[in-house]
Parts: sequence; C-alpha cells; structure tokens
Amino acid sequence: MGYRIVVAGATGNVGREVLAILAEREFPIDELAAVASSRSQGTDVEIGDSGRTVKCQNIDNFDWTGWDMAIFAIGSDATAIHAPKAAAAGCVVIDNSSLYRMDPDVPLIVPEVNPDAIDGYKRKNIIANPNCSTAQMVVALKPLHDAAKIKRVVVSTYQSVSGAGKSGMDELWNQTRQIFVGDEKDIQKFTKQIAFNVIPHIDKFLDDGSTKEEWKMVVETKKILDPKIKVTATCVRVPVFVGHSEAINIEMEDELSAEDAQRILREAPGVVLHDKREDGGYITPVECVGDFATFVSRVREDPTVENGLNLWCVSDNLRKGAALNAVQIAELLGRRHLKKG
Ligand code: 11C
Repeated sequence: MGYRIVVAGATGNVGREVLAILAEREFPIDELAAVASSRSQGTDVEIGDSGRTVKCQNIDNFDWTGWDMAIFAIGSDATAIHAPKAAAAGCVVIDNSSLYRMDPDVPLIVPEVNPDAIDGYKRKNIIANPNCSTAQMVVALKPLHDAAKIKRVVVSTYQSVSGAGKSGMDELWNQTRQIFVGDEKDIQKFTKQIAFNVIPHIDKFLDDGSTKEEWKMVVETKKILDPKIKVTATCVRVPVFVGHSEAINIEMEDELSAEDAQRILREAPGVVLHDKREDGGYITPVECVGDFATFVSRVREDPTVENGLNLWCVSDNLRKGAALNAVQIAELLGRRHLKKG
C-alpha cells in the first residue's frame, strides 16, 4: 500500500526532478497528482525516464482532501496561497520555497542531519526544505561537527544558473550563443552578463550589504545544525548549468587532522569523499549532475587558524539542494509518522 501524493509545480525545474526521483527511488505511490498554475493545465508531464506521464491539473481548483502529502516547488508567493489550504485539508506540505523555513513552528529538515526535528511537523502540517547551498553544506559539516564541534564557517559559493530556474539556464545558453556569433547580448534574468563571467550577487541585497542568499546560509545552518555555529558566506553565480560548488573553511573547538576528517567523511551519510590530492582527483559540478550525493574533495588542514580545515563541496542543486531532499523528507515522514501497510 502506498501514498496519495501531489507534486505542486510539476512543470518547473525542481518539480520535474521530484517526479523523476520519486520514480528512481520507487517511492510507494497509490495515486500521484501533478498540479501547477492554470497555464500548465492539461500538459502531460513525464515521470523521469519511466516512460509514464501525468496530466497537470490547475492548482487553483485542486481539492487537497484525502491526499497524504504534497511536495511544493512553486515559489513563495504561490506557496503562501496554497500551502495553508493543503495543510488545513490534512495533506502534509513539504515546501521548497523560503516562506516557512524560519518559522519556529515549521521544522527545516535535512534527513542526514536533523531527522528528529521532523516530529514538529504536526504544529502546522508543513515541513520546510532548505536552500540548495545550505543543504549540501550541512550534509558535509554534520559529521565534522559531531567529531570536533565546529565554531565558525567561512564559505564561498559557486552557484549554477539552474538555481535561478529555467530562465536562468536559458539566459546562459542564449548569451553564450550571442557572444559566439557576435549578436547583441540579452541580459534579463541576471544583473550582469553571466556567460564567460561570474556575478557576486544572488537574491536581493539586505541593509548590511550582504545578500538574502548569504543570509539564508547563515540562519538555515543555525536552525538545522547548531545555533551556536557562526557562518559567514559570499554567494556567487557562475556560468555552470547545474551543480553548486562551495569552498568551505572551518574552525573547530577540537583538533581534527585532515586524515581523520577524510575517514569520518568517507563513512558519513549522503557524502561521497573523492579526494586524491592529484590532478583531477576532485569532483567538479558537471560530474555531480544527476547524482544523489554531496561530494567532498580537497580536505586539508588550515594552519592559519587553530583547528582549521578547508574543503571543497559539490552537489546537484536540483537534487540534494531541492528535489532529492524533499523526497527524502517524504520518505522520513512516511517511516516515522504516516506508515502504510
Ligand atoms: C539559487 N539557491 O541558486 C538559489 C535557489 O531559497 O530556495 C533556491 C532559492 C531558495 O539561486
């Protein structure tokens, strides 16, 4: 016996990945509904490579009664309208937007890191999925925090254009072609040229000069992993289609050698350590696409601070950063609270 599950935003970058991952992981489903805005009503959406499709329904008219859970990938504005309706009808919402992440009555979950926090979902019938750059970072940090207590993290990100949706991917593709053939460049989605360039700006600016993406990495890491950890982030958009990368500097309370960190990371859930200290002995974003893992490479001691480590972390932002983590939350919710059969 399986679940009655809804995928909201089924035609978007993340929604399509959710459908693919539900099929890949053989999530037990009795009935699947795909919903999106009225524009997509009637569209046949492919369920990954399974050869099956599901017809998209209009979210505005959807009756949430009797559905066990819904994975939302529709952005904060639409989530504010539809999530409360679904939750009130008894359908547990697993939300990819940033709307509920910092709500004290909504658990923010990365199953490898804070699975027990999911028990708080009953307060609102909503569970939040973190920002993609936070999700992969906390998967890599958690085992090191358990071993040597992390005090401070300095992270620089190299984030792919798919984090900005399909229109971000289209802009990189079009600009690359335009530059190649000598056409005028079209700049719409990003604030500056993204092809053959990098942009130190993701999401809107805040009063202190940081960006909202950087703020999310700070506050979400504290909520998921440990409120005592200090985090400072610089988030940068790079001309990569899929896969976010992060250079992470860590200061710990206790000493941890690079060798011990490698040993710990090799065994850590959700992590694949690929760290050969030779040409090509590390993972780059194009190699992580379509994978479930958070890849860690370049683990080394940082002699400029006490108990310091550096590492490089790469993951598919549409998967661990969004769709996979949401499906893992659905699996955890099923195991712990909504058992079937
Ligand atoms: C990006 N991390 O790469 C963003 C996308 O809060 O869920 C995800 C934004 C969010 O642009």
